[in-house]
Amino acid sequence: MEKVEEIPKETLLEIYKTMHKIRTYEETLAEWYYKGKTPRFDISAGPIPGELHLSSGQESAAVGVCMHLKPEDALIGTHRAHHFAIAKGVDLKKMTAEIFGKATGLSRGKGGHMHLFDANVNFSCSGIVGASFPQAVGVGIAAKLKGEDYVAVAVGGDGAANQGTFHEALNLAAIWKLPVIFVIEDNSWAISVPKEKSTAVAKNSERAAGYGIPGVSVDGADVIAVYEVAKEAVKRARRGEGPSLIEIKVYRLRGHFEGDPQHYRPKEDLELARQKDPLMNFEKLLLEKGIATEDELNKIKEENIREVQEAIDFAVNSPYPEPEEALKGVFTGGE
Ligand SMILES: Cc1ncc(C[n+]2csc(CCOP(=O)(O)OP(=O)(O)O)c2C)c(N)n1
Repeated sequence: MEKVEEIPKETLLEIYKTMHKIRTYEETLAEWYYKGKTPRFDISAGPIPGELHLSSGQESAAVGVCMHLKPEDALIGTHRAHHFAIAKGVDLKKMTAEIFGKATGLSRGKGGHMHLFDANVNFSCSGIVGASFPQAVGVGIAAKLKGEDYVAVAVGGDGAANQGTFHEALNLAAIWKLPVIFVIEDNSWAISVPKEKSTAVAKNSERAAGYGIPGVSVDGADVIAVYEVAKEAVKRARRGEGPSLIEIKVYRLRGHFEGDPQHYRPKEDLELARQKDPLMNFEKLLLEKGIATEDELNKIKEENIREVQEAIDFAVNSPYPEPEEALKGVFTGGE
């Protein structure tokens, strides 16, 4: 495994920049989400109506994996997918407009935060838990039939790993040696259900043996460890050697959804998440090893704050779709 000193500084700063951008984006989004929803939480009120699942604390999974992907590679995320969308290079302005339900959004405001699609970088996600796995298998079949070297990444949570789709997809990808990387983000919880109550093995990576494919478990508190593990899995898929399963142990810094009172969650669990914060850990590492200076990191932070603000401004100032838009882009009776 490469040591952090052996990775080019440019790459390390890109990893930092993307992780910090994701964190800044989501913290800013949360502020906007609560506008109109306080003091009494009303999920339908405010500029971002509906649910909002944030990924704070899980940035390392997205950045560690996506650093190895090209725009041609497909990534299929979950209901909690902003971090993967940003790391995959989804247009931040259009993504934000989509989350605000505006006509300038990725899907003209009809998808919302759980249904982000950007064909330019082959990104998609959905609110159907476990839907990503078979979709990635489909992309893998297409790549193999066309003889091209793009890969598909399917992301799911520890809860999703108990859906039938996960097991069927692993089996099919394994027997057909498809270029698919299955990523389980284990944040210990499926809403309020702890992993140990739903999953018979401690690590989902152990399940890979049942399908004859490599399975690796990695600590998401260390983005470089994720980066290294993902590098091998992507290379293997591109070489035509078949799928891999990676379980990334991540720590959820916020509730399942915004507004979640988290009564089910022991205080120590949140405390652990704070200690395992991959962004804080990586920033510390860059400074302690003398890889970057505070000034360099501050400059990156300022650039991110500016970019996030521009995306929010774009969304806020964009118009809502016209009512007729509801009949467009549908399967029957529309255009
Ligand atoms: C097929 C399906 N069943 C149930 C739900 C309701 N649901 C939404 S999120 C969630 C928990 C998912 O947990 P996990 O896969 O661990 O992801 P996390 O939310 O922890 O990121 C459930 C059951 C759903 N959206 N889709």
